[in-house]
Amino acid sequence: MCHIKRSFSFQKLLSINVSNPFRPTANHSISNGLGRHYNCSSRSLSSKMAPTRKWWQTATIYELYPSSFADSNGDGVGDIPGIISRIPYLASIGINAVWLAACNKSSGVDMGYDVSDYRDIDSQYGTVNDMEKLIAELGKHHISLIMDMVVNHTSSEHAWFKESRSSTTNPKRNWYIWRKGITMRSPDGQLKRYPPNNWESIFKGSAWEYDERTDEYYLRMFAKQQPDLNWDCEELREAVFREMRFWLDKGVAGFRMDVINMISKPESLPDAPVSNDKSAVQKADDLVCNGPRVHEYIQKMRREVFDRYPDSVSIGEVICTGQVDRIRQYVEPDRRELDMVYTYDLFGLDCGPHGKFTRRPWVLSELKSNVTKWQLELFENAWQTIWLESHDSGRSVTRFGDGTQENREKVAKMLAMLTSTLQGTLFIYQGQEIGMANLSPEIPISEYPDVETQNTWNEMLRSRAESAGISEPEVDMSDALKEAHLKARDHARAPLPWTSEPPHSGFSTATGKTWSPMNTDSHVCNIAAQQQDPNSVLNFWRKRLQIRKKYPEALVYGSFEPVSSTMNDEPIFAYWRKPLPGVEKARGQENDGNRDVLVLLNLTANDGVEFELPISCEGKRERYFVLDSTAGMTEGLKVRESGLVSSMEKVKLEAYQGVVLGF
Ligand code: TEU
Repeated sequence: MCHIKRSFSFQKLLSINVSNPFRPTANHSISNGLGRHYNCSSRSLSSKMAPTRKWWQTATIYELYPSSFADSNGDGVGDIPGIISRIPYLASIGINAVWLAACNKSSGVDMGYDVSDYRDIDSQYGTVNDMEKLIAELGKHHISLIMDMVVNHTSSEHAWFKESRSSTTNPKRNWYIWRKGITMRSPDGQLKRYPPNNWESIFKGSAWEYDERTDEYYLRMFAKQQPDLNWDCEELREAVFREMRFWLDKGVAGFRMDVINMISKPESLPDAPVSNDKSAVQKADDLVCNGPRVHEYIQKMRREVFDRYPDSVSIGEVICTGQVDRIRQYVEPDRRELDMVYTYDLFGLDCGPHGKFTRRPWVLSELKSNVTKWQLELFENAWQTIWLESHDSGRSVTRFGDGTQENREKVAKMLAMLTSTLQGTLFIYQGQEIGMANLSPEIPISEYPDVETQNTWNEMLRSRAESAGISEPEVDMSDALKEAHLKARDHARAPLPWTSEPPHSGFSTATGKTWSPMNTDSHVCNIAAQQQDPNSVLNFWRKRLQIRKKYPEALVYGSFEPVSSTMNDEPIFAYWRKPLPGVEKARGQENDGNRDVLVLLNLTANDGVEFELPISCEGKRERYFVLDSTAGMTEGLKVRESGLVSSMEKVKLEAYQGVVLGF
């Protein structure tokens, strides 16, 4: 193995949870590098293994961020007519569904995640008629539309909240979470009013907002204009279900349910344990997530909404939950809850104890272990999502690559190969298909529009100044700046560059600024250029999606078996994907049928990394053939002219090269 340039600090490896329902059955075990062993034999599969297959399992779902996709009217903000005009492009990628990020009428504090009317569309995007047209036009290309449904909270501008806050006796008072404050003597001896408990909002500050009119506080786990709904109130639940059915009746294929694991809070609203003794407010994740009645409410939603629309799909966003057992409770089909969930486990790898703008050094084995953990643990009797980017993340090429322009395309292709060879429903976030990178550091943080970025940044600044007894301009924020350049949500929200033409790269004809800064690199990364180039990231993604469709038995439904010798901090991550027992397998290069697949990925910028092809569990492989490579077939990987490579052979992978071998 060549000498490895490491940009990671070597840390204790994360352990993989091996409480796997699969019992090892054969003798060839593999080590995960942690002293624990998986077995790579064909696993004994229970009868639950083959539930009825659904369209959304083999589907690729494209998350579309309406503000930043295409602006049809030159106001600097994307809109639905803009999306409609680009449907041929969406279809050309090979996707099967669009998940449209929040687009209901909103007060615009959290980019649509503060809904003021569930039955209306925000006027900056268009009208309900435009939505109906979008559904119909996508349908002509066999693309389904999935909407974002934000029902943990509404906007404070929603009619429900306006009523609720009007008096303590209003019939909708109980639709939100209202409590009296606590009056105590402050350290200076004055009687002072304090919030009902010490919970911290996810968007910083106290999670409670005082409302003078009725002298009570309302709970808001996000911005102060996003009051939490009270799901313990049956009337409220029924009202939410009606809003959901409104859109299913219009033909949407399902919903991505925003922070759905937050809808039940413990009735007594107890204080959160103190995790930061310098702060008056404390993280309350363990109290507000996966609360006491969350499963009851989701099961009810299933019965009252999704079950009435056969073939509809439910995708839950589950935050702050890395425990497999907890996740399984949402997705085991017998529980009749959600079809699949989005988790953030992988994205915590580089976040420090005080949030996303603080650092946690991580190592490659953690990334590999994390992917492996979910692949193995949600394999039987469950279903999962595969994703590396969303409107809440930084761009994956920047976060998981080395940040250089030289390697950007290679990283984007390698990550495309990783995600498109994993088990589950594949999600792509707009711009990922062309390898968009994070905003250039020359764009100042003050121009980032996201409320989370601004609140988090300002709170860090304030508390650092306070604890050091200096003024805010004197505070050293260089560490936080580095993290914001990696993880701020604004990176994913930059408008899509359709061309390289100034001023707005074909996204908008606005004479002024776009709503969020355009990146400065559209001359090297734009859709028009990538359409022309057969070797572009865009065309690589198209090919990847075709290959995934061609080999669903291995790539979508098949088992996942990591190659033990790669479960460490070395550059290569290798794993098998194998059709389940009972699926007839093809052999040989000419036949296009189902087969075992071996994926080799070089996760680093190191060139010429050698890897000895493994002998499979079933005995010695004679030869593999190359199904796909991120680099040219003969570059890096020593492949015979026929495209064949012998087992036990040492192959060499270039920086960030990925190869899929078939057997
Ligand atoms: O996100 C949930 C959430 O908590 C995110 O804020 C995420 O954990 C965080 O951004 C990571 O830094 C959902 C939506 O996707 C997000 O856009 C909304 O702001 C949020 O809920 C509130 O509705």
